[in-house]
Amino acid sequence: MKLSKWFPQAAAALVAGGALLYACTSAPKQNQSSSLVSGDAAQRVYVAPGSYDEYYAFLSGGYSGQIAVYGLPSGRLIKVISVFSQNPEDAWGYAEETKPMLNTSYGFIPWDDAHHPELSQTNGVPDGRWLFINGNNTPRIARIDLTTFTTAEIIQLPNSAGGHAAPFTTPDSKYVVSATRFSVPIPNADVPIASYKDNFRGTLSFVTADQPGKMDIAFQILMPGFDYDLGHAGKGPSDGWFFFTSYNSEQANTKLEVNASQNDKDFIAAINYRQAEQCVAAGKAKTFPSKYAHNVYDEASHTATSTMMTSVRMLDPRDCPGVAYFLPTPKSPHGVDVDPTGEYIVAGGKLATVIPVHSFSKLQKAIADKAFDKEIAGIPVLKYEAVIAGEVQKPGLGPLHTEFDGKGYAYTSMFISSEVVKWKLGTWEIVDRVPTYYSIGHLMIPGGDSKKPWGKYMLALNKITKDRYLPTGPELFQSAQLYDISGDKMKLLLDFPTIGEPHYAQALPAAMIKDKQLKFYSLANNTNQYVTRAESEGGITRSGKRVDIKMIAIRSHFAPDNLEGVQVGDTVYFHVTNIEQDWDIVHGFAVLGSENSELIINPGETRSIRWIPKAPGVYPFYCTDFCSALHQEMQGYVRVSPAGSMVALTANVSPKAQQQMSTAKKSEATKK
Ligand code: K7E
Ligand code: CUA
Repeated sequence: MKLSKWFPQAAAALVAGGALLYACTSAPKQNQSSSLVSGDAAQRVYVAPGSYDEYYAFLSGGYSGQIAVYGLPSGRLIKVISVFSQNPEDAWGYAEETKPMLNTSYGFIPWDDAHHPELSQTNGVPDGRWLFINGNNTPRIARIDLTTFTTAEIIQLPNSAGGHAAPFTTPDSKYVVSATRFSVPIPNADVPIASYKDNFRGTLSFVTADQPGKMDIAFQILMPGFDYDLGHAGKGPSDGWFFFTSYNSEQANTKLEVNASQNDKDFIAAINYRQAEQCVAAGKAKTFPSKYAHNVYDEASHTATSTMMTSVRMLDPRDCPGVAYFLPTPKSPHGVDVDPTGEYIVAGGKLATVIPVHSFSKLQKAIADKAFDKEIAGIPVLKYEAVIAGEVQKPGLGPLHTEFDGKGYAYTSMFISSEVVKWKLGTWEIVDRVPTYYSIGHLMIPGGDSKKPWGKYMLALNKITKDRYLPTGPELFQSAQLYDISGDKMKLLLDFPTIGEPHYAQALPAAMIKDKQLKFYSLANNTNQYVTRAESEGGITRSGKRVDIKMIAIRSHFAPDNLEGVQVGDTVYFHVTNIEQDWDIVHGFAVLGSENSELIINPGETRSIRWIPKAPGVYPFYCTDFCSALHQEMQGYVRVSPAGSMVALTANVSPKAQQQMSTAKKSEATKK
């Protein structure tokens, strides 16, 4: 097979011979997609060494619990952000300072299932301040600071199980939301599972999100015991409303596969959250005892604190008429997506034969006309015909999620028929379709769920990988595929593997945030209680069975680096401050036999790790990040003696530092 058939113009652009070989030897044997790659695909995704990508893309890690950051169009992995899972690579959840971030009402939880990254918005457009993401299993929402690419805050959602419809934002990021995927007894209680219909409820949570460090549950809305799946805020004319899909309106509690697929239509819940605000202000919400953690990472002290909250305000729609309506929607809908104009509400009915699109203006009219079928738990059910704007006919099988290009088109992922379908808003006609490899879940257009999509690329996030990469045993990484959507026809450009299972993703132009990146933490502003700004501040102290060791790390040594007087039975804390003030000069710290991760310490940062030595001996520690030509010399020893030993507590501090210390003491004495 000639190379030119597959990449006619690639030869000039591609530098790696290996890549060429791979493309021409393996592509023909595989599936047919290579022939669908357009001729200039290689050039379109080629970002020359030393050049930056055009977009930052944030892909959820799914069951990895983290976020992976890729450059687009190259598909290069540029960062993994630790969020809900302990990560030995950066000591997240291992370093003492970070442990409180993973605290919950259930205790320390070292993992979660992260599904939906969501960028903060201003006026309905991603603004590059923060990224939010949900923890699905132990419902939580995290806020990531996009100047440091670190998790700055995590709030837990009580009265919720499966925080899946989260953390979608309002156009001003006043709120991000979370809804229960699994209805449960609220408050949770020991009841027979068969009493589902009597006892199980759902909740929709509105979390204030625009004040860093002060995320808070503004209110929760008590809902019938359906499964609430996804959500999106209104915008423009529908600003002030939120839409949530639900399935299992049958309220089945077993064999949902069959029992929750009985009804022809389930519902989209339309929530007027301004109405909810008014009802809450008028005292219509009940104070509901609820335990949940709010964890905040303080950038100056490099230390997280966890606060246990004790109540929420719970609003029952019966006490707040006009707050909630149900829009009948075929059939077991998954995604709900609002188009850039705010008029159209698109549902992805997994089992539906059409893509139903509701109209916000018709919804308003139907409410005014009281075009109701019935009421469920105080929530009026609108007539389908009164709210439906149109249906996309024969779109394919298994519609899940829709994104928009800002040019009047919608793109819907089709899980079962493994394709993306492009259709026109308003006429509902299908204008293009492309295969995906394989079984696409979410798709993402940068800004594609906002008011102003950057409609140049579309990323398909596929569930099944099969033959896309060299086989790696029973499990393969998931596969993302990048398409060019700048023209009439979608064009496949690139495959790249992902970390964990990316459900949703977000992206924004790199220019929006690349120059706002923090290069290092200010050592002068470091308020960590164990900060060591100079060798003269280092040392070893004992308090009962607890030993604290303070040291600095700088190219290419730790100081102090010889420590004695530790005893078996002690709990030792190493507090290491990286006193470099230079971009990307990171040091690490690891000690022999530690039942813990290493530390990775950013410039200007202090990190602490706990170590419990089990036997007498001398234990080396070393820097784990190759920081300089003398990195291999960056090491030290800690001596451990038997319990009750007379070995004195000592830290070797250099004569120069000792002199500095005594000068400092003298000048302090003179001041007094
Ligand atoms: Cu995977 Cu948004 Cu959790 Cu659909 S969800 S695919
Ligand atoms: Cu510091 Cu290697």
